[in-house]
Amino acid sequence: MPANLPPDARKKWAEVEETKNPRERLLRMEEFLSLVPKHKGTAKTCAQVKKQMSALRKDLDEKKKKKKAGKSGPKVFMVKEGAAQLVLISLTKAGKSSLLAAVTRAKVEISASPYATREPVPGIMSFQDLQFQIIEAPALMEGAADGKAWGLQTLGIARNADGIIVVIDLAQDPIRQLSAIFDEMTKARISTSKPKSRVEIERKYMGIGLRIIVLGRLVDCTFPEVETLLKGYNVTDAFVKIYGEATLNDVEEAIFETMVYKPTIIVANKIDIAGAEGNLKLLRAYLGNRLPIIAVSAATGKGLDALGDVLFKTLQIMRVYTKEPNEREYSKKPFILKKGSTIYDLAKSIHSDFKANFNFARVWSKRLRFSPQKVGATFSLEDGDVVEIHLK
Ligand SMILES: Nc1nc2c(ncn2[C@@H]2O[C@H](COP(=O)(O)OP(=O)(O)OP(=O)(O)O)[C@@H](O)[C@H]2O)c(=O)[nH]1
Ligand SMILES: [Mg+2]
Repeated sequence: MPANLPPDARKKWAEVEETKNPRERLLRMEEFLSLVPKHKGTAKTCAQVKKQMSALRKDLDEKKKKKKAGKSGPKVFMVKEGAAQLVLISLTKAGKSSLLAAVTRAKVEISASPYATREPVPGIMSFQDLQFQIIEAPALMEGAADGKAWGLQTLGIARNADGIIVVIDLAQDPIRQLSAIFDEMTKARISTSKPKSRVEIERKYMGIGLRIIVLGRLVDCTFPEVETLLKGYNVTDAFVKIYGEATLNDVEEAIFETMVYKPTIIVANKIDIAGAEGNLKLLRAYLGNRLPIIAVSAATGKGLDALGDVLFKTLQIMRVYTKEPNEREYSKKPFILKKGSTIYDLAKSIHSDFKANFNFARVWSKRLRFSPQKVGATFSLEDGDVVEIHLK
């Protein structure tokens, strides 16, 4: 699944991929759906395409509204700063503002009345030699994903962030809060569980051609088969990255899929309150080890020390330090890379020219038997490595 689509449906999807104009894209998608036979094997594809269509419609509606109102809408994009952008998500009064005030210098309004924060507020939290940007988003509520209050804005910020901090109020039923929050996130196509494989398709429309990078493993297919499949859907101008154990099906699903995965932690707040321990137990029992949980009190500061470390681990990032070939000291400010990154990824993130002119690198690392060691572009880096890049 969605294998066995008839050829005319495949051809139609190729047209969809070619169409940039949202209105025309919607039309092509409708035509595509009409060409897909309706049975169990195609239900998921249809549902995914319908979701994409409703997102497109919503975008179009909003643009229309904005035009009418003559002003730009609410901020759904927050400029990123630091090693990663995390967004605080909760129902109202769980203590997002209190938490932000406790770990950053942001000016916030802490209030006993609900829905006090109505605009996203950013702050910077230091952890060892790096910084996390933490954003308080206006509270979620039931119906947020359907556009209630500032729901779409908050979910939009969450979709764009590098990770999510779900804040649970231990003075209230934790399961009810979790379900309400996860329901809205699922509706907004945000997932908190790490998929077995991940296929990222970044459409370019710039004539770069089709570039496929397999960072994991193809389980039941070959590289040329993946290429043929993508080209069959007219995905011909894109960066495609395949992580984990991926099947040909996973690749095909990714063409239609719009779900994003966000690393997520749970911060259980107000542990200082009587009865909080009981609710914490309920929460732990309910979640098992699906997501990391830390119990804190934003009011007393208890438990907050653990936050940086849990975020760092959950985000699956690492720090790499660079050194100029003729200098003794390495840079104090690390480059932040995804775990599993290589010298090639580092070179790319330093400067686009570096990649083309790369000759070799020298790496200092605790895990190597001797340092420095001369390595090539595919060498896998780890947290704390120091790298000296030599160009041609
Ligand atoms: N006892 C206790 N009260 C807290 C704690 N954190 C927050 N509160 C109280 O909970 C209420 C709501 O706190 P806020 O930080 O404003 O919550 P919020 O999630 O930002 O709320 P909205 O922005 O309105 O959605 C306030 O009365 C806070 O004083 C805590 O750790 N312990
Ligand atoms: Mg607030």
